[in-house]
Amino acid sequence: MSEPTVLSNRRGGVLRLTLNRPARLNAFTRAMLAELRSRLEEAATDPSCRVIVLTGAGRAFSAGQDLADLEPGTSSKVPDAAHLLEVHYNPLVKLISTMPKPVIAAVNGIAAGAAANVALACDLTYAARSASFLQAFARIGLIPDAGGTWQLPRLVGAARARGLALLAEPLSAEQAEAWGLIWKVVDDDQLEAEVGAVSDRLADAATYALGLSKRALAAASGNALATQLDLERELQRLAGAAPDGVEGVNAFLEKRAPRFSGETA
Ligand code: LHQ
Repeated sequence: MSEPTVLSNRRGGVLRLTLNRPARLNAFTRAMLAELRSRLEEAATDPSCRVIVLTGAGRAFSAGQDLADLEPGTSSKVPDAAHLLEVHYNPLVKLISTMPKPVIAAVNGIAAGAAANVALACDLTYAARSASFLQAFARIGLIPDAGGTWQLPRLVGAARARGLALLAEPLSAEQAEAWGLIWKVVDDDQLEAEVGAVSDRLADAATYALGLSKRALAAASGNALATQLDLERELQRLAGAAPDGVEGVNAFLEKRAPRFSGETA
């Protein structure tokens, strides 16, 4: 039996998915992308799964698309980028962005190409101090994909987005944090503990409301203020009527810690 391309480990409400092709710096093959998506789709509809952690085995998070993984029967010597985006990367990025529960990236080493942008699609991106982010695309004559051209200007502004895309130089984890590209950089030997603690905390949180928060934030950049205010009202109506909305307010009034179930309305 060959090693699974994605390791799946469940601890309480936390699902940890580990990209597992360390000898190829966890570069994405089509089989790996399909496996990752299938694990994420299961997690999306499993109410007992409250948070997902995505990380890499070995010294890298992932080197992006495996440039040697060709479609069988093709005469081309390079992967068909548009096809891969259509069939694998675009659905993957949409799945993470619309996941009704938090997705955390634990970037343990370099995240290059599409993998950098998959990490940025996650809700909280933690990175080891020795990790880096590389929009490698220009080096091989391609453009940032997997949502990169959408995420980068929003996260770091137009000037820095252009520099990252056109120069294709690695950005250190510390610089990524300073620019607001990621949530937090932590010492290498603390990454697992820090992500473990935050994922345990989120596994006990009001999951349904967190999913609604994601929805509202994602909609904001395309909405006028008045539209966004209407959306907030509607989503708050749902959150407030859900078991955790009632429990949260009751617990506050009763001066006790809330016990959230994560249930939908
Ligand atoms: C790899 C890869 C890799 C195969 C390291 N593929 N083997 C979407 C749709 C369709 C088509 C194209 O792309 C996309 C989106 C994308 O993701 S495009 C961007 C693809 N990624 C890259 O261009 C990055 C390529 N990798 C690198 O530049 C370097 O490996 C980095 C800077 C990530 C790390 O450098 P080093 O630490 O020096 O490691 P290394 O280069 O020695 O890599 C270790 C091995 O992994 C090596 O194999 P070898 O047999 O020599 O030990 C590499 O060939 C292999 N590897 N990335 N993407």
